[in-house]
Order: sequence, then C-alpha cells, then structure tokens
Amino acid sequence: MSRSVNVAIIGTGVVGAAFINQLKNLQSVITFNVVYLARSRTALIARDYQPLALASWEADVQAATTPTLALSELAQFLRAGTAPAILIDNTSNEEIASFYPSFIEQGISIATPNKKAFSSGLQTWKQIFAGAAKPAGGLVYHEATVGAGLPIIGTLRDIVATGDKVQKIEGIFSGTLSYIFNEFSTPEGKDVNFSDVVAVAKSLGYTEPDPRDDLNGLDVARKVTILARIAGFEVESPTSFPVHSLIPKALESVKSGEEYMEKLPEFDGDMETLKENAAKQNKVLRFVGKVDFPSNTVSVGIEEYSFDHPFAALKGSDNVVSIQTERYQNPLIVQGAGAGAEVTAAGVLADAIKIAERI
Ligand code: NHO
Repeated sequence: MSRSVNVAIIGTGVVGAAFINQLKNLQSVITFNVVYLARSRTALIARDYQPLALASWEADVQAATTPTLALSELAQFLRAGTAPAILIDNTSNEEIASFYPSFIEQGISIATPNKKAFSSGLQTWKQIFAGAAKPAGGLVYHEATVGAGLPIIGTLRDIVATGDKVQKIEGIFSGTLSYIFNEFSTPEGKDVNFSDVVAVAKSLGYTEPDPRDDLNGLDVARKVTILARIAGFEVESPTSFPVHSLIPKALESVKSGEEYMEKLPEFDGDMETLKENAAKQNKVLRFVGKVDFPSNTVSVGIEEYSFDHPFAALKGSDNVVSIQTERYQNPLIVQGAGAGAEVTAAGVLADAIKIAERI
C-alpha cells in the first residue's frame, strides 16, 4: 500500500491559495489527504478522514459555515486519524505559532512560511527543536521563512550538521528592499529620488499597504534571527541587535501610510548623500542583514558594496545570501526570486513532501 499522510491547512490567503493549487496538481507517490482547511473563522473538516475534494476548494471554503477548531481540538483531531499528520500554517498568526511546541510534542509535523515562531523569543525556538528531536516528536520545516523557496535554510542546516563552522552570513532578504535599492543605487548612477522609487514599489504592489512595515527593517531582522540561530548564534530576539530603520525619525509617528508617502520627499537629501558618498568610491548601497562570528555581531542596515560585488548586480526583487564557512572560504552564494506567492508556496510544499517522506 502506498504511503499517505493527513494534512491540515490553515490560511487561504496569497500563499495559502497558491499552496492549495500546487498541492491539487501534485504528482507524488505519497497521498496527501487534506482533512482540514481553515481560514480565519470557518473551516472544512473531514470528520471521517476521507480527503476533502480540492477541485472546488475556493467555492467550498466560501460556503463553509463550520467554525474553525480551537488549536487543542485540531491537535486532538489530527492525532485521532490513523495516518501521520502534517500541519501547514500559511498565516502570520502569533497564536498558532505559539502552539507549535504543543503540536510537535503531540507528534504533529509542521511546514510553514510563518516567521513568528522561529524569530520571537529564543525559548520558543529551543522548545520547538528540542521537541522535534524527540523520537515521537513531529518534524518542523520552515524553508520559506527566509528567501521564499530559495534553498537557504536547508543548505545552512546541512553545512552546520556536517560539522562545518559558519564564519559570516550576509544577505539581501527582503524582496521589497531589494527592489528599492536595486533601482535607487546602481553602478550606472541612475538619477532617481528615494521617495519616487518607494512610490513605484508601492504602486507595483511590492510593499506592504503601509511601506513603513517594510522599511522599518523588522522583517529582515526576523529572517536574520532565524539564520543566526541555525548557525549557532543564540540571538535572544529580533530586537536584541542593531536594526537600522529606513524610516526618518520624524515620520515614525505619522498616522497613515499615505501621510508617510506625502512627507517622504522632504528626506530624499539624506539618502542622496549616502548614495553619492558610496558612488565616489565606486560603490552602491544595499540593505543587508549580517551575522559575523569573528566579531560576534548581528546587524541589519545599509551597507556599501563595490560595483563588481555580486550584491551590486542584483536585479528586480531578487534575494541573495552569501555564506562563508571554514569549508567555503570563497562564500557559497544562493540567489534568485525571494518573494512572491508561487515560489513561497513551492517552498512550503517542498517541505511538506520532505516531511511526508520522513514520517
Ligand atoms: P495573507 O494573504 O494575509 O493570508 C493569511 C491567511 O491566514 C488569510 O486567509 C487569513 O484569513 C488566514 N488566517 C489568519 N489567522 C488565522 C487563524 N487564526 N485561523 C485560520 N486562518 C487564519 O498572508 P500571505 O501573504 O499569504 O502570507 C502567509 C504567510 O506567509 C505569512 O506568515 C507571511 O509572512 C509568509 N510569507 C508570505 C510571502 C508572500 O509572498 N506573501 C513571502 C514569504 C513569507 O517570500 C514572500 C514575500 O514576498 C516576502 C516579503 N514580502 C519580501 O521579501 O518582500
């Protein structure tokens, strides 16, 4: 008989919808039985563990009236099934994230792009991976929490697991900020204002509705926290190291994203000076996260890179990470699309497949 797993999916938003559509078309020797599909308030629940039909999932979810299960009830429901269970958390919900240790403890595995559980307090991180290491614990894969579907977390874990020592991790981890700096600061010396580039990024839908949520650097800080911890750096939280916000002090407290965008041109001079100073030394500006073992530091902010550095040649909203280790003295570089629903969902699905092969 072929192997089968029960799957619970929470979240049917941008990534969730792409995930379900990819799963629907998946060709695999493993059978993925979706037995729970939830959005914020309502859910489809296969009480008999017979797989939900995914062909019309959007209409079915729209029509659903059954309230979502409380997380403890969901764990109980998954445990009562005969097949091993995988939870796919496609939300950014804090409450679900804080329940991961309990799911794992109960043998339920997790695949997710949700950064919350891995980038909050160090204690939660330790609890999650201590639980996953136990023979009866669920597995946890979260490749899409950094660089969408790019092979960054798996690669770093393999480097560490095989006994290599990480010396430095440096990367551009925000699709939005990658786009903004790739357009603003170029080796050719493009003549554009910072605020105009931010406005274009917003109109293309690259930024959060309030661009300050991208420009405050916290999302990058969360991603750097995750990588640093995998590499063995015990980062307490994403606010426990220097993060250079790109939001001018005076605009931190303005009420709306619109007001922020209106006033941003008043501060173009500051960014222009930074750009010109870099250009005088044949360098561009990039917004990077860094983990540096020799100096024992983690940081997020603007850095300068010479025109021939791989980071200077980045295009569009690509992500890039450079990992220098004892074995990779010439850094290992991973680059490619680091944002977007399809690549993010594919990262989550690849994790779900790895889990299904191993449980
Ligand atoms: P949405 O579209 O808001 O969807 C969230 C869904 O969760 C909604 O359906 C909501 O109803 C449901 N939900 C929330 N709380 C729930 C609850 N308690 N019970 C049941 N359902 C609940 O969010 P996204 O965009 O689909 O994101 C989902 C997760 O993926 C988040 O953790 C997000 O951080 C992560 N993620 C998203 C993206 C993306 O492309 N949207 C990326 C990475 C990770 O690489 C992507 C990216 O673009 C990164 C970034 N923008 C960059 O680098 O610039």
